[in-house]
Amino acid sequence: MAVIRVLSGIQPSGELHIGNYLGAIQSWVHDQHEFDSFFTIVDLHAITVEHSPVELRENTLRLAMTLLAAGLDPQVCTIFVQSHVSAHAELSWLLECTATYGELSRMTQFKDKGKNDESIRAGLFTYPALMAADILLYQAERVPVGEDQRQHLELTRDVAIRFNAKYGETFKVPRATIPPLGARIMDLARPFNKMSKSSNSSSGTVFILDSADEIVKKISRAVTDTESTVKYDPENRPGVSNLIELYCAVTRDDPNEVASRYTMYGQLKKSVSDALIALLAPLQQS
Ligand code: ATP
Ligand code: LTN
Repeated sequence: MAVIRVLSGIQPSGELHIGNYLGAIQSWVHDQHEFDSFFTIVDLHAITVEHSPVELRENTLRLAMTLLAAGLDPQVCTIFVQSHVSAHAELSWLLECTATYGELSRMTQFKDKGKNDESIRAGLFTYPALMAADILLYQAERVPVGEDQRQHLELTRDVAIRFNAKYGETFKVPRATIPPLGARIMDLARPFNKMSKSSNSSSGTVFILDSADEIVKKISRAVTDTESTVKYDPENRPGVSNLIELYCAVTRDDPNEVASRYTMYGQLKKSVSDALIALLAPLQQS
């Protein structure tokens, strides 16, 4: 039977948070036992925005240690630093010459991070071509990522198909594997924004190395709303829905059923903190 190849990447742009864990890393830890898996720390992606070279080096090592603590096992999967393999940058150029300006302009991550700002780096714009190179270079078929990467995966597929048509069958066409729950965890203080490593919102971000006390404090201060019922409605009630989603991503319960169990936000928040503390304890001890 043909072996299925998995590849995914993460930027060394700060401490890992619970969104990274539930949206991506948890799937990586699972996939490494099922598929031929490659995971890369994408330092070349992290230099597309303002950064300190010294911190980048430290963050790269720290992220590698955290990934090991989270359960990636170098005996069963390959973990590597993107810039150590020069073929990523080489293939990226070929793919920049395959993707179009229009396609890259439509990427929402680019629009959010810097469109219309003259001082942003050109690499922030061409970033999705480098991401496509990361994936296509390894002939990966499955790419476990959070929801925010769906559009980049669609572009990767389009570019692979176009390249194959022009130059001959070269690349496997990959697909994103996105978990049904926990694929877009929101910031606890600003529930309309995605929880993010580089957001400067430490009160809204649960880091995976946060102590139990810090987790309790952050969850208890999480923004909800003034409604008197607990309901799972991500569009209209993002704060409370995010808490329910956090809980369900850990327990695998159904969000609507969980909502029906609670009448008060305080009780729900206690369950969420308990679930997160129990999830993170083994990882923090290792
Ligand atoms: P940055 O803010 O520095 O861009 P990030 O926190 O968005 O970082 P990435 O390194 O870009 O993290 O992403 C690593 C993986 O984590 C990706 O698969 C991404 O989709 C996933 N991910 C990131 N943030 C979240 C989130 N809030 N919820 C679920 N998954 C997420
Ligand atoms: N763009 C992704 C990180 C990333 C990636 C990849 C994910 C770079 N290369 C290859 C999956 C596969 C992000 O910002 N989260």
